[in-house]
Amino acid sequence: MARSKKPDSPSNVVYGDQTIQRGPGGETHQTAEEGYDVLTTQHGMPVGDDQNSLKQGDRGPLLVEDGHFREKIFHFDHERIPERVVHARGYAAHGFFETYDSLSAITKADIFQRKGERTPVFVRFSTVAGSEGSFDLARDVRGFAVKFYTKQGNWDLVGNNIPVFFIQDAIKFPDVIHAVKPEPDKGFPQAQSAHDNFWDFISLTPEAMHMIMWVMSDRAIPRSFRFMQGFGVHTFQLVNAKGEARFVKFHWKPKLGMQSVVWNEAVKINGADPDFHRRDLFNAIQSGDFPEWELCLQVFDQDFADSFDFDVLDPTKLIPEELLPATPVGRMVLDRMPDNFFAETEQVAFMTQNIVPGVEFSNDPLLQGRNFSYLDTQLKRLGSPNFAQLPINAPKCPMHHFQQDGHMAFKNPTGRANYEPNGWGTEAGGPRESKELGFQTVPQEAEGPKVRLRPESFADHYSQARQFFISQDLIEQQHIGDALVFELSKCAFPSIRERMVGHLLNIDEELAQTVADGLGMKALPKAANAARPTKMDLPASDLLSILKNPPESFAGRKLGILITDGTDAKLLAALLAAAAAEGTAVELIAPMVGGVTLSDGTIQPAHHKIDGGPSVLFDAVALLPAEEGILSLLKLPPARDFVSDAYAHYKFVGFTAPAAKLFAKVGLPEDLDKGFIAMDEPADAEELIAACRALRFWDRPDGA
Ligand code: HDD
Repeated sequence: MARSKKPDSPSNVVYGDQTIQRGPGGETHQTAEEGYDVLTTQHGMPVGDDQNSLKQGDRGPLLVEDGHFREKIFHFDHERIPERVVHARGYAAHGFFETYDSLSAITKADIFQRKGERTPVFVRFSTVAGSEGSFDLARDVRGFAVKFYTKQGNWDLVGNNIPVFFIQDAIKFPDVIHAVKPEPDKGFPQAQSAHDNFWDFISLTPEAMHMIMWVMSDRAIPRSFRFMQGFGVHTFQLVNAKGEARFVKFHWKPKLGMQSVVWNEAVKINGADPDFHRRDLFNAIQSGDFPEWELCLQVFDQDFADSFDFDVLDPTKLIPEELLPATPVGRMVLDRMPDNFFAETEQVAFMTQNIVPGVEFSNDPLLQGRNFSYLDTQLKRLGSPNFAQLPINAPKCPMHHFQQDGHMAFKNPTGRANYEPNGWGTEAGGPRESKELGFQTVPQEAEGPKVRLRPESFADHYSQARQFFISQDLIEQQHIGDALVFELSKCAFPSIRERMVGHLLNIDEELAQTVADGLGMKALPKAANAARPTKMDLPASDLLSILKNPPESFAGRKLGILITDGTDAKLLAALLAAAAAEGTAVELIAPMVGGVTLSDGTIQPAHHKIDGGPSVLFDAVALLPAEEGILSLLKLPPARDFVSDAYAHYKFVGFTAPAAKLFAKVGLPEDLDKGFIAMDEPADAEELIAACRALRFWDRPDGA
């Protein structure tokens, strides 16, 4: 064995106003003697050296008695908990729910009793299929899970951004999830439904067709969480103090309106910024631009439910808002990011069975099955029946019970009473049930033999799929067709493609033909056998479309401004002011992140170097190059992509005259369309922002 070498002592280094101590091997020592807290082990022992493990001689071997090393590595080895089996990738924020008016006539839920009362909430948004480290802009359903910390316990409304679901019975949930997740023999594709297993299952599951229309629509590629609707999906019940029950469907509507990206943009965003949705929520909340949703209710009784041919217990159906408006009853504002991602976002445990007096389930078989699943999953993930003691899961109201012990019990009762009834009196005897305040299930009749049967009232799988499709704007219909062609083109088996087109024939013949053409099918297959024929006369519901319900402002969106040396300082200042007045965020892109020298000689730092700030990251862009800066841009491929992508993605583009050279280089038409706004003088800044309120210039025939 080599003998130990005599250590040299490299000298300390000075960084700015800090002197960093160097050890003999050049390692960094920042010590408590310099004013930091003393580093300790988990058991509180002060640590003398956190740079070097304990060795026999300075070149080893390591010694087992090094408790600090052992503890540090042991803890690191156990840092991960199992990711969620679905909805693994998510991002969350704190906020509050504010009740508009008392709803005591329809529910005794405490949260809805007093006008203006605020209840804390924690909301986690997620994708479904991808693993925790997957990208944000997968084509997928988004989870929209809200935990209300009410004065009568936690109420979890665990919903999605789509109001219907793939399946009608929870017993099929493992199948639909296995089918969409990476194929088990290959271990890919990650976070994608575009593969054989998914479409094989779907094409054999007619009840999924309504949901498929939604997940192939722009709803599945939202611009950010802030622009999504949310839905409780199932029919629930509200119960008032008299014990009267009514059905209810829950809707969340974003104040900023709905918005999605286009698919070609989504694919590129995933490469440019896999955390696009996370970053968006984080930046919005940190900058004080708090996202807000209204909670809206569709409340109805049994007679109204009976007026439909479909069953309100069937989670593949919705009630069009044209037939039953969704009434706003409160607003939810997200105004605080978690302090620690793991402690809060990762450890939060949502459970559909967490309801409060005044809210009850319906017999929707999907909901009933979910009520079994979520408790199991939390035990698996969090490892202890005491997961409700974690601060993010603990109710914020008084909590008294006789459950005890178990792994990691850190809120432990004192005194002798751990059962009831007991004779130890109100002082020492612990809590008791309350007939008045406690949860009382509303008595409801149930009848019939025990059967494994899907009710006949669940059998119409195509009518609402068609209704959703015909409710879309023409551009949205085209996107649905494009998405189906894209996904089915990734299926290697022609039989799967044919089965799917067979279903589409029951939804809309033109759509089926478009998809068949896009797949290069020589002939249309036979229409799938339908348990019930499609109702062709359901009217379009405009409220189901994103594009038919545009926002009125460019607020909450982001403008990317490309600048070079010599950019007109006054024009830039005017654009920044116009954006600020609208409530639009701005980021600057330049050939180098250190920035540029503007026309008035000021140095303007940038947020992005051009290849780190592609136009896909912005809702609209402005190119403000000066003559002196344009030549260098022409040589940069990312600058050319910046323009050609903005064009292909229907973006509004503000530009100064020198930018025309870049447009010519990428082959844009000489006659620029009205989505291009010339910016000759500061007054043009407002014109650009006003144009951007339309979000995209769809009239560009050769867009992506
Ligand atoms: Fe689920 C998580 C939403 C059906 C079983 N689900 C989960 C999350 C959301 C939903 C938003 C993530 C919560 C979070 O952010 O932590 N799930 C839905 C909706 C459904 C649905 C809207 C249909 C209407 N789910 C569903 C069924 C089952 C499950 C039918 C099982 C029978 N879901 C789970 C789960 C998860 C879950 C396995 C995984 C992680 C977790 O619960 O906490 O229990």
